[in-house]
Amino acid sequence: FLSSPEDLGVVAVGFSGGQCKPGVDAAPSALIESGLLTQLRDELLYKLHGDDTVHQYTDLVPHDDPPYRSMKNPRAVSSVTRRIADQVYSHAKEGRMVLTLGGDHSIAIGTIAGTAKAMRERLGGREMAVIWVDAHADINTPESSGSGNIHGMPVSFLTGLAKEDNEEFFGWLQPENLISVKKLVYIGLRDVDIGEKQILRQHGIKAFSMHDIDRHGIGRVMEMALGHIGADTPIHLSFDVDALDPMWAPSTGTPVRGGLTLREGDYICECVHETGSLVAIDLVEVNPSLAPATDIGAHETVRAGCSLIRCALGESLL
Ligand code: 4U7
Ligand code: MN
Ligand code: MN
Ligand code: MN
Repeated sequence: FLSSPEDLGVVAVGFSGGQCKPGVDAAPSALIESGLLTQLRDELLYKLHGDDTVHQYTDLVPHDDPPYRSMKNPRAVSSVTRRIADQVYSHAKEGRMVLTLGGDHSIAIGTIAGTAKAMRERLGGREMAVIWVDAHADINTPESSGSGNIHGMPVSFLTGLAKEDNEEFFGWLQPENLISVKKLVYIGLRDVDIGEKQILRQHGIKAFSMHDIDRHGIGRVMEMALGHIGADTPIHLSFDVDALDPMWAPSTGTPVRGGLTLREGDYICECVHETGSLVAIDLVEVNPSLAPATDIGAHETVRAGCSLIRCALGESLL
């Protein structure tokens, strides 16, 4: 699906408006300063396009952005994700793999909207699949959400379960920006809200929880996950670092115990790489300022994030 697999579009999004804790906007700089892009260029031999500096994307202050349908910072998140969608789309339509460094998970509204549209155009209407690796399902509608934080809602907007006509509040999302619930697979779930469980059941959405990983092992789970998607389908991997156990990734806004080991996370990324169908990857929710006790936590979390990305981009190939 990539016309030039060695070309990588990089989108660095220092945005935190999808949730309430400051600091997740500093993640792209932290990832880049730790040498990630240099490694991708010099060791994995990618040609990088786009961001080597981070956009701050702070055009609206919370004061000017009151809640709408109980969503917090709705105008800011809508306008930022709309710009991300354009940026990601223009890389993907050139046939480049796209790497987006978040930011909180609301930014996936933009990244997936961008790749979904580009893939439809490049593949004559064929649909893309999404692998969402996360402790959370992020499929609350504005109405089912208890927090009003949009980083818990991106999947509902991207699947069309949450609808809105007003352009100022995600009404810019068009049918070509959306994905089918049938082409969505979750891995790593362990903290799913009651309303979200109902949505997952009602739409028969494929989900592998930590319970499934304990039962079958990550090897079998990846076989089943990729089997569900089917060969020859472009894959967008959206990786929330909180899918990893807080032991490996403590510096994140909504940590949940009992998560993936770093090795299981890397394995997921390696398997997706091996399919040859990966078209985009997001790494989100790294928050270097949330370092419990010492800042060793922040360093470890950034290191884990870099490892996931390198595995998804082929570092483990011999
Ligand atoms: B993340 C939550 F209520 N479900 O909606 C919500 F538990 O992108 C958490 O996965 C969302 O980190 C977590 O606020 C969003 C909550
Ligand atoms: Mn999460
Ligand atoms: Mn998430
Ligand atoms: Mn989180």
